[in-house]
Amino acid sequence: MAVKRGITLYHSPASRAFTAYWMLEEIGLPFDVKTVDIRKGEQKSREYLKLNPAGKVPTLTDGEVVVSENPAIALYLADRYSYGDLAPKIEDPLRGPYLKWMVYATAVVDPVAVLHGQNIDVSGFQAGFGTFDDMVEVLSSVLMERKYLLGERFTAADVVLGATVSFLMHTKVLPEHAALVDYNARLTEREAYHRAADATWPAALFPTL
Ligand SMILES: N[C@@H](CCC(=O)N[C@@H](CS)C(=O)NCC(=O)O)C(=O)O
Repeated sequence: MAVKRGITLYHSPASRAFTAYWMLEEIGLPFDVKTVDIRKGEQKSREYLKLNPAGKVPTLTDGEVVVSENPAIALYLADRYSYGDLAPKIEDPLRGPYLKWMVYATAVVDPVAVLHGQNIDVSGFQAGFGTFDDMVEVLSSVLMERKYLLGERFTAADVVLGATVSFLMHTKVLPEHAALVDYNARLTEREAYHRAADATWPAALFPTL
């Protein structure tokens, strides 16, 4: 049986799909883009829900493979197309922190920042993601000593966590801590970041997210 090939990203402008778009730009392979406009409710269409029952963007397909959730998309792409470069190899000791930061991005940074942005305080002891202040301390202390999350080396973890940090710096949810400001500046210098931003963040839509 013939195996279908070709990468397609289902995205919406001005959304978390920026992360997957940036990841694809870092990988540098050709990909198709299908717009699922979340502001028109297209993410809840019956056809799209077959790909992603959560009704959220992004979703990536690569031939028969269907992946959603930004860290999973980045892990998939890096392992498949940039193993040993954007993804540390399994035997590399940096593989541990690499996986940790991937998970930390959407298990901790994203939810705790959303709650903080809405002035909702939850018990850091009960919530799996802890407190906003602890998250800021964790990120700023590691980035104070390093260029990227794993040191001198840029990896897919910087795309996933970095996209969130960058958005939260832009919306001023994260404080202007020097380590975070400098990290964000390093990320936004990257050509792949710019290509993804130009393609997915129409200025007029940005303030509405
Ligand atoms: N945990 C998901 C989050 C994706 C997400 O929240 N996407 C938002 C756009 S920023 C969405 O699709 N919202 C539309 C909806 O929930 O109806 C990931 O990391 O990919």
